[in-house]
Amino acid sequence: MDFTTKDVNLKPDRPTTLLIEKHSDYLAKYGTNKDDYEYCMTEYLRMSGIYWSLTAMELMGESHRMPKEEIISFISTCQNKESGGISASFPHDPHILYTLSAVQVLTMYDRLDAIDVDGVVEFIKSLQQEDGSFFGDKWGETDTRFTFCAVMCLSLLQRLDAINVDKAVQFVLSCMNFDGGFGSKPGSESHAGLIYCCVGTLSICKKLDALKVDDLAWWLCERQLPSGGLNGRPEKLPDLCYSWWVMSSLTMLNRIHWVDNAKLEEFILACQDAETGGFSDRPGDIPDPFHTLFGLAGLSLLGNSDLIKPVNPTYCMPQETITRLKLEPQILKKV
Ligand code: GRG
Repeated sequence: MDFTTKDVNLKPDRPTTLLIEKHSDYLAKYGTNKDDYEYCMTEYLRMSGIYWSLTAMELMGESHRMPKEEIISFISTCQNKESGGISASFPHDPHILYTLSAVQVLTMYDRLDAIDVDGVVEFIKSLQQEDGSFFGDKWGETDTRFTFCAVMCLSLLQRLDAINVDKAVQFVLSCMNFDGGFGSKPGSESHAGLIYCCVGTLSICKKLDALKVDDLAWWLCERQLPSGGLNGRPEKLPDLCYSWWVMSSLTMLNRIHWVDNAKLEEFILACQDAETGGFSDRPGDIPDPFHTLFGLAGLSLLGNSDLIKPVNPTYCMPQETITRLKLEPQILKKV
């Protein structure tokens, strides 16, 4: 058995400063050629792609470079008239993941009038199960991601009263493991992405006190590897996106200082592509909008750059949007 740590080396030629203009150019250009191979291959997640790009642009103060009216009318075409749910792209099936992304985008644009909000609420309500969990769509898979999508979406719409919040919280707590972490369903292995979803749900529902806070924070800070990057569970390679899933969770627990922030910042900056702009999963790989958002949002949580606006750790949206909506997700007090 190989007990050596899986990790990457940060080569000396990797970027060490934030290349903000490059990232703005990269996202402004992304999707302008609709025949591009990568663009076509990602149609099944288009709605989330728009959310990642717009949020990243908002955090850089560059959202004026996004085609606002085109995005808003695209979202309108993706709402299913019968169920009220929203799909990744027309004419795909609606799913709670893309319904959330669409609502996040329209909330940032303050244009919820572009969809039938009651339809969205009915769709989400119809997905809640007897045990409090949520299906992602009519096909019936349950996952703690879907609970978070449901709760976040309804809270952005100020309609949390449409579901049984207590049961949703009970379901999430039934997924808590001996190590303080959470997986996708009861008994599933702890995973940083799903921990963010569960902690985020509890933050919106103001139930963070139900966590085994120190056990969970310890498990999260153990995700840091010698390169400074974070993995999503033991024995895995680091991936830039965990700079969001882990650090947002630690921010909600008010224990962000349990990770070596300077080393993490070095890793995040090394994941930038100095030629094309954008961030990738690991230094030297091909960039994409998903990792570009989570790189920028991770840096925003670290708080060392005045080129990036503050991000809300629960909603992964600009803090100014969450403040405008008067939403107050719970953050634990400093220890
Ligand atoms: C509003 C930011 C936001 C999110 C909405 C969909 C969702 C809620 C959260 C997804 C959380 C999640 C499960 C993230 C993990 C993503 C990821 C890189 C999965 C890869 O899993 P593996 O097992 O990767 O292939 P590892 O890193 O474990 O090898």
